[in-house]
Formats: sequence, C-alpha cells, structure tokens
Amino acid sequence: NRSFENIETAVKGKIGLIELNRPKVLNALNRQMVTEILEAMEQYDRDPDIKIIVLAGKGRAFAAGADIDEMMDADAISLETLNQFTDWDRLAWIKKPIIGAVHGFALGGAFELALCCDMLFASEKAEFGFPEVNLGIMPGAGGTQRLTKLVGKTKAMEWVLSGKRISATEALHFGIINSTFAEEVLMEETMKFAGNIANQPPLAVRMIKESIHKAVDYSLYEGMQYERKNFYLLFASEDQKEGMRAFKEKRKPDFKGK
Ligand code: CO8
Repeated sequence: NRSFENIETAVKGKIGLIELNRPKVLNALNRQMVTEILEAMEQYDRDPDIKIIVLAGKGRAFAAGADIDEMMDADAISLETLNQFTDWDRLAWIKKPIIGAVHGFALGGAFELALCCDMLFASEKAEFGFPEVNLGIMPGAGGTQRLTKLVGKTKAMEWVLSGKRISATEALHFGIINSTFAEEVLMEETMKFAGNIANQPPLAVRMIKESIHKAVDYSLYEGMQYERKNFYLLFASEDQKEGMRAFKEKRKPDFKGK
C-alpha cells in the first residue's frame, strides 16, 4: 500500500473508499491524481477482502474539473505524446462496482469521472456540468460520448454546447444519478448501499456489472450472447449451489465468491 498525495484511501469493512483530496482547489484533477485514483482502484480490485469501491471528494466539492493550471500551457503535440487518457481507459477494466458520491460540484473532467462510476448518489444541492466550452475547449475524457449514450443527443447537445449547470434534480430526472440525499447523510447512505452490495455473491456481482457494461457497446444480439455465457459461467460456482440450496432449506446463504 503506497501513500498518495492527491487522494486519501480507507478500507471500511468490505468497502474500498477513495476520496479526492485537494480541497483548496476544489479537488481539481491533475494528472497525478487521476493516476493515483487508478492505482488505488486497481489495488482494491485485486484485494479479495474488498467487494466494492466508493469514490467521493473531500471539502466543498466532489471536484471542479481538470486542473486548469496544468492545462493552460499545454499544446497538442505534448498532449498527444503524454497520452494521459490511457489512465482513464484502465477505469473500464475495474471489475468491482464503483459508486460515486457527489456533493458540491462535479464539473468537466470531474463529471466525466462521475460518469465512469457504475452508480451515482448525490447531495440535493450537487451541480453537474461541462463548462469546457467556456474555456475554448471540450470534454476529452469521454464526456460527449458517455453523456450522450446516457441521456440521448437532445440534452447532451444543450448541456455541452451551453456549458450550463445541471442540478441534482435534473440529473435524477434524466437518469444520470441514482438518488439524492441531504448533504449531511450522503456519505452514510452511500456507504450503507455499498455495504449491501458488498454482501451480495461476488461472482454474480462481477458478471452482472460486466454484462450491463456490454449493453452500452454491443448490439442487442451480441449483448444477449455475452449475457448467456456469463449466466452459464455462474453455474460453475459454489455460490450458485449455495444460493439455491439455502433457498430450498429456508436459510440465509453463505456466499464465498467461489
Ligand atoms: N482547476 C484549477 N483550479 C481550480 C479549478 C480548476 N478546474 N476549479 C477551482 N479552482 C480553484 C480556484 O482557482 C480557487 O483557487 P484560489 O483560491 O487560489 O483562487 C479555488 O479553487 C476555489 O475556487 P473558487 O474561488 O472559484 O470557488 P467558487 O465557489 O467561487 O466557484 C466553481 C466554484 C464555480 C466550481 C469555480 O471554481 C469554477 O468555475 N471552476 C472551474 C470549473 C471548470 O471550468 N471546470 C472544467 C475544467 S476543464 C476540464 O475539466 C476538461 C476535462 C478534460 C479531460 C479531463 C482530464 C483530467
């Protein structure tokens, strides 16, 4: 376990918590922070005692976007050779569910990071948005793609072209987030939900996450074939035998992730 400079990590039972930790700049995401997030997630993903990952921000906001100080003097060629988005690509390989808890702002790159989570809980006052257009740029870590796949072209165009903020109520309405909570109880409620998923049979959880992700990219036919293989695969697990036996014996199942 190495120590991180831009994030804080903590294990709470079966939950691996990651908190963005540059509160003085509203957790502006510099490249090192993104690398650290990925390293922490991969560590949790390999750890058999961790079943789920929660991502949140310390201080006043989830995060106010990519670090503008770091981007100001960038040029196209240095960005191409730096190839920073390979870190973001690795996010797609995290097998355990990732739940985001958003309070304050999730703007620009931070909204993109939130959209990489499998589920999102937010405080009632949280605000989302892609203000990149106001800086003469555009989202670069999947924003135009993920948001459009999630809410469709109509609202994605409106929000990304205008750069305007999306309230938690609107985000809930358009299916961007799962639920809202009062800010004081956001973390508690998120951890409670994560704790429940952490007690589900781990292999089933893994195959469900993977299959739902395929629905975004695959045709319905290919997605169904993929789902079917995962469904069959779970019948190779002890947890399937245990789950069904426990049902017949009217007792609680004892899942082992095997
Ligand atoms: N980068 C660097 N510093 C920031 C950022 C940022 N994105 N956001 C806020 N800060 C700093 C401020 O400069 C300020 O520092 P200081 O105290 O030294 O002046 C401190 O954080 C507090 O911020 P404010 O005083 O501005 O706080 P307010 O409550 O008045 O305003 C806002 C909050 C509205 C969130 C405001 O800070 C703001 O508009 N921030 C910028 C939002 C933005 O444009 N984000 C998009 C950035 S572009 C982007 O994300 C591109 C993504 C592409 C790929 C992703 C790669 C990681």
